[in-house]
Amino acid sequence: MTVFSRGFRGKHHRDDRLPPGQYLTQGFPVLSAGPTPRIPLDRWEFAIDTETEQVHRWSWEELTALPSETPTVDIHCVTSWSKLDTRWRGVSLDVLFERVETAADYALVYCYGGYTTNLPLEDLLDGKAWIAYGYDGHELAPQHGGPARLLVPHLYFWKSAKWVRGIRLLHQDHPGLWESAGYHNYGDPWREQRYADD
Ligand SMILES: Nc1nc2c(c(=O)[nH]1)N[C@H]1C(S)=C(S)[C@@H](COP(=O)(O)O)O[C@H]1N2
Ligand SMILES: [Mo]
Repeated sequence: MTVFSRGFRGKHHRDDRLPPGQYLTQGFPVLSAGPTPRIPLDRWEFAIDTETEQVHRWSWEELTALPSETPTVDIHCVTSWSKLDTRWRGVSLDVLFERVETAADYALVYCYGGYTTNLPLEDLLDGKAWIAYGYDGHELAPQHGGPARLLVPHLYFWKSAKWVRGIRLLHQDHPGLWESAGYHNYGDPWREQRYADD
């Protein structure tokens, strides 16, 4: 099983870290569906809205005062580039969800600029996702989603919403931008779930 061999040898064997159909890049391509929104930090906020209309909000000051982590992860874009050992700083979604009471199973992520993407709530929890505001020792550059983006490295990188603004929790799944345009609803790079029929 792929997961088994990855877990055992992945740290040392590059080939085992490259999902099917992907190639390695040393650069950091920029993929944006529209212009880069500019959000002044004093007006920036991040919100989690629950299925019972509870809204939890964090200002920039509040978010960056929370304990942060420095995950080093591999990222995989559906256009076939992968980049190994990318270094981020951000707040684990587990920290933000400590305050949130929910029975929802789905999350719809929304952004400054209007981009959306969906995923099961469980894919955001248990150390699998961050609101990232630092990259490679610096603040996250605007073209890569600064001031802050979602980072969900175990799914294709289109799920890692740049300029993230909030997460809406839902009982029913609701497709985001690319998910309603023919891309796979879940997007696991190890199962090569690129398009809806994969
Ligand atoms: N808000 C927003 N987030 C987005 C996108 C976008 O167009 N808008 N593109 C997605 C896609 S397809 C990819 S591959 C990654 C690209 O991130 P990068 O530009 O930092 O490489 O962001 C994802 N998040
Ligand atoms: Mo992408």
